[in-house]
Amino acid sequence: MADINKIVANFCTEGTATSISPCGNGLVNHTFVVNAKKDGKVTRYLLQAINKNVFPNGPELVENIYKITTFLKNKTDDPRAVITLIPTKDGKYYHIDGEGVCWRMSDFLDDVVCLERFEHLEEFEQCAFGFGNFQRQLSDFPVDTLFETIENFHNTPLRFETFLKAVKDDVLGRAADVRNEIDFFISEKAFYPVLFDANKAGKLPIRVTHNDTKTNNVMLDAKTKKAVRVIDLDTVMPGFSVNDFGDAIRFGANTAAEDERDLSKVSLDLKLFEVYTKGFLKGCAGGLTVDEIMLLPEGAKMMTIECGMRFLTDYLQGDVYFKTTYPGHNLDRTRTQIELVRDMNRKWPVMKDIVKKYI
Ligand code: GN1
Ligand code: MG
Repeated sequence: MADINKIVANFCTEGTATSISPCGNGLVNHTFVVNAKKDGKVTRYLLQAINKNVFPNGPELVENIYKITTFLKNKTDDPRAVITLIPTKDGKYYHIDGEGVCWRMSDFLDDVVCLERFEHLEEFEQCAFGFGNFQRQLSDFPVDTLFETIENFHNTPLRFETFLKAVKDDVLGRAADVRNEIDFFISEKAFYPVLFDANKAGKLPIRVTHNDTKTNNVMLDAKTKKAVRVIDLDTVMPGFSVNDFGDAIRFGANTAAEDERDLSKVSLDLKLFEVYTKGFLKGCAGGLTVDEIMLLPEGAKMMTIECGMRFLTDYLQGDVYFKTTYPGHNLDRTRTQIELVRDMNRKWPVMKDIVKKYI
């Protein structure tokens, strides 16, 4: 990797960097915390290398984030509420290194936490409120001005086609050992177009959505545990609100981690599902239609099954997309997602009843 000190020197930091350390646990980009010092005062920054395999158009992606954060800053007086991009010395908001990797820098917030598991229901509700509020604040954002950073990102029918092709190509000869998992995704085939069908039927509008609503993408105040800011704006694009709801349920309302190997620990926590529904709709402040609310369970199942399919596709293709830490990591992730979908199928009528209460 590039000399990170040299990368940092391109950005307008307060003082010069004294230490740089890796941080975060995203599956795509590389993130670092930079400490810079001037006259004894230390200022911290977040530095990220954008994964060009996933996001080939770094400058356009950063341009999107610039537009979104500028728009959001006009809706709040709280400087902590929105990411601040740090400019480079040549007046841009990104730096391309010698290997063609695009880097960006932003402010670092102290006294916040990003949670993956929840001790208190209120914390999960705050994540939901944060994402709902984000959805509401962007409801009048000019959608056409956004660059599509990953085309067809949550186009599940197309993801299914890609998956079937990976099964057919079977470049590493791994398909024979994961036949049950493959068959599971094929057995759910009829489900994949339901959101696009609802859209065509006028029941599900296109909105500006976040598209990567893992609960650790909301920063909570470390003391009050109130939502402070939404982060990871790489995939803010036109999409369906129910998918933003759904990805958070997939990740945060699972009783186990995304890569848990003991599948008996995996299930949908209905209490968390309800609390998230409540918080999300409160954040959206009446912005969603009745049809959209009724489709929230579909969003939860869609994001879980799609993510499982993406993990298995990556496993079949040789683990080239998601960061993995051991062989078979993507397969373990696939299995948790399948288990979670199975549990959602069992709990489906209850999920539907829960969202109905919040109309
Ligand atoms: C990736 O890197 P991270 O954690 O922000 C992925 C999401 C997946 C998630 C699964 C751009 O997100 O779509 O849901 O991993 N992001 C991209 O943990 O593909
Ligand atoms: Mg992300």
